[in-house]
Amino acid sequence: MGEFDLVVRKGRVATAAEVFEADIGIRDGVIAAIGSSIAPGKREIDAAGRWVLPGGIDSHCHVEQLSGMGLMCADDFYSATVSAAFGGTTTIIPFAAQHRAMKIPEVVADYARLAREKAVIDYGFHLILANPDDTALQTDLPAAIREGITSLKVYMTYDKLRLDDHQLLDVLAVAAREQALVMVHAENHDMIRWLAHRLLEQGHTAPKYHAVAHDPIAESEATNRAIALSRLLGVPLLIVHVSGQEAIHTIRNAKTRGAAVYAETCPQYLFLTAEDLDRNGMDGAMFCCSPPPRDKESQEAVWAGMKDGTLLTYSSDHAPYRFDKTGKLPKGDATTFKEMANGVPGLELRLPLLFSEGFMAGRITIQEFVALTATNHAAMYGLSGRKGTIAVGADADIGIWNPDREITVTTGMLHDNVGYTPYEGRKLKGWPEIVISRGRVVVENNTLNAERGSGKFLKRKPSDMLANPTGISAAVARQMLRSLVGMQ
Ligand code: DUC
Ligand code: ZN
Ligand code: ZN
Repeated sequence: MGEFDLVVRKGRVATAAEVFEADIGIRDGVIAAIGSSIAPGKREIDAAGRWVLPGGIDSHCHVEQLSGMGLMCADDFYSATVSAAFGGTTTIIPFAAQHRAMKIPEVVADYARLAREKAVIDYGFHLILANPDDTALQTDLPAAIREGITSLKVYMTYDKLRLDDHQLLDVLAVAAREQALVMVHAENHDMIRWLAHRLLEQGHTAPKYHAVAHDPIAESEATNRAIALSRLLGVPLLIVHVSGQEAIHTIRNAKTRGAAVYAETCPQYLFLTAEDLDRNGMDGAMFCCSPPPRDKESQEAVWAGMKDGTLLTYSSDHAPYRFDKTGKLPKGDATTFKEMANGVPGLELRLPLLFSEGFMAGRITIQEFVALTATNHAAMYGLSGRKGTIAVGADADIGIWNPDREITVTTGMLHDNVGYTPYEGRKLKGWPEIVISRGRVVVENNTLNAERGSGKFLKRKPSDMLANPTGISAAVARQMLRSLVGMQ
């Protein structure tokens, strides 16, 4: 009998801060020791020549959720978490989504049941708030936050979800009081609505016009407005799925001025462009997401934003819809760009794409890879110390990566239920061959070894970003206003 349940020996370990060679001893699902020549384990894994990295945290993915258009995702908690695990991700944070007529406690309870029965890796929830009425703001939202749902997403577009600026201010004020992080989908609703209407009137219905309607100026205007609202109250804010170079400049400028604004990006903004929406026939629908992929300049701006900290988290925004009547093509080939489900899959390939094209290609360091895929998510969403790092006391969530493994992406190798991948045919270098979730070897030899329902709900603390806002002057400058409007 060894001292540890599992020992991962002689790997090259990377955290967001350092790289070192070490053995890792795991006991009761937690990292119990890091060192050289540590005591034996009941099971040993030889990781010589491999990278030993924190399991990824995907803090933006849609699972078993109704979209704003009322469409059910193609992935449930089982297929989504299996797919995540095969790609080196060991924690997901999808959305318990309120639609306007729904009561938040029921939304959360229903969603919790689905996850409890099916998830194979650990998970938390964000809330999507579509109806910030008095009950939601005064009772239901604070209760959800107390249960560990310490972040919520709000939309500035979509008829059925969007909040106006007055409502956004209400939400920011409650979030400040209750210690929650507000995530914003920032696109100007009326610009998109006006453009889409005119495009359809002119007979421009093909998938590529989705990217025309969702102009980068609609993104940068709403980004600027969301930041202005958060600065008005001195409340931190996270802009999700940032795609365009103008929005990135807007965020960087605001940060330079001391605003506590944070931002996320996704693989589709590094590896796809609007030209992908112009593929043969209706194939462009497979690349239709909001905001849409942009151009080469924006891709470069996203790389630069990830390097300089303007973009702190890299999530999949996995929004799984099949290329058929249930998702992308409700009216077959007659489907207009306004009728197709918005979203692309990415849970499984998020990490391998960045490992290969970011780290292996020399664009980012391995520490930056770890920060962007795991550690920054833990800090952003109240999981620091527990998830997203390799440290004594942290959950033993680990990916063991073979940097020499070369693969060509095919839909058939993936474990989601989408039936296509936007990255078909890409050649990638590096793969997470062994994945460990809370000390359990859940993926090995391309085989899953985890029971349905074995993932655990993560009751999250408040975001670290609320405790340490970058807005140096925000707290002071806004204190008087906040007190005048009864926020404290
Ligand atoms: N926003 C998301 O966050 N995901 C999919 C579609 C959307 O508009
Ligand atoms: Zn969104
Ligand atoms: Zn999303």
